[in-house]
Amino acid sequence: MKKASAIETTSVQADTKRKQEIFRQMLFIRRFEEKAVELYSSGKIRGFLHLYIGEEAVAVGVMQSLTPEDRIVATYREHGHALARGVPPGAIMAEMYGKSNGCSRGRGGSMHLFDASKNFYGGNAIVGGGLPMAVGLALADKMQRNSSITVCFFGEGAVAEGEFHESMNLAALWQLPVLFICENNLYAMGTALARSHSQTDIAKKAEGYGIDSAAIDGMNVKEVEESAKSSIDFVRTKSEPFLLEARTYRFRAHSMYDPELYRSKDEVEEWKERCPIASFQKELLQESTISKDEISQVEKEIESEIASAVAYAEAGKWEPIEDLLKDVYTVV
Ligand SMILES: Cc1ncc(C[n+]2csc(CCOP(=O)(O)OP(=O)(O)O)c2C)c(N)n1
Repeated sequence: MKKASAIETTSVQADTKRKQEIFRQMLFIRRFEEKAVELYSSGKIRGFLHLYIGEEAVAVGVMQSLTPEDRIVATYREHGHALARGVPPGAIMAEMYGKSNGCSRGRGGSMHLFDASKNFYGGNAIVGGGLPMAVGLALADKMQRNSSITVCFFGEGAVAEGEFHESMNLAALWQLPVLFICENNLYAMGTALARSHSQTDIAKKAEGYGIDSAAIDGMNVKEVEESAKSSIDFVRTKSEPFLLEARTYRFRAHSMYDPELYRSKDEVEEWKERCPIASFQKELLQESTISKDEISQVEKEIESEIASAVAYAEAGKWEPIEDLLKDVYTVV
């Protein structure tokens, strides 16, 4: 039997490892997307590219408490969610290139990352499109008496859509295990929250459906992790939906084409002061959970992993022309 002090040491070590891993995951997403910007600018990645930079704490904090059997539905701003869920970076990069070794065989691109083996159900270009799908997945799990829950990420722009309200209603009515996570970054493309919502307190919208909810600081990964853990426990044990509003901010433009005329540079700079990675790093250094040397080491490892992901994408093949109509359903 282990002595009390040995148990304490083991739990401190486990906590240190866990925090270092959370830090690594957030940093990985940041560096991966910075690389994607470079590749986009050089024409390797084409189409749309919506960056998650600034919002990393939400996906990373939430994923920590999910089991491999749980299901995830995300938006078109989903690189971070896919990476945090463990979709291989090479398969994501290849998908962005449009290559056939991509996670959606090169047919989806940046907005449609998909990996059934990770229970990662996209990636969806339609604002609000993931909400009814999440309700359907949870309904299937409930009917089959599975213990999985479904986590559905969406932006505050989706809350103005009918699909949000229909999904909340049915999830509450049928008592479905769905954790709705609104990533409120204050802007739906160029439309500020207050210009499109009469009630800007998103968490309150759950009340009308009899759904419990909470609003949290989405820039603070510890707060996200703790709140997500209790919300996930709630959804799983009660088989009831829950709405978590994570207040966050995207540091970059809506997509690669956006002159950003709807917000001031000062506002963006103020939010950057609250960067979830920089603030967590500061905290870890202060409490000696990580050292500067260890951070440099993590940076090096990430750089090399991303280089491998790019090499995997470069080596991938384009889908042959004769396969163009494969899996396309149409009446000719
Ligand atoms: C049904 C639908 N309507 C409009 C659009 C065009 N559109 C693309 S992104 C976007 C804004 C969505 O904002 P939000 O849901 O807050 O997500 P964020 O981009 O802030 O992460 C809009 C309106 C769309 N893709 N789908």
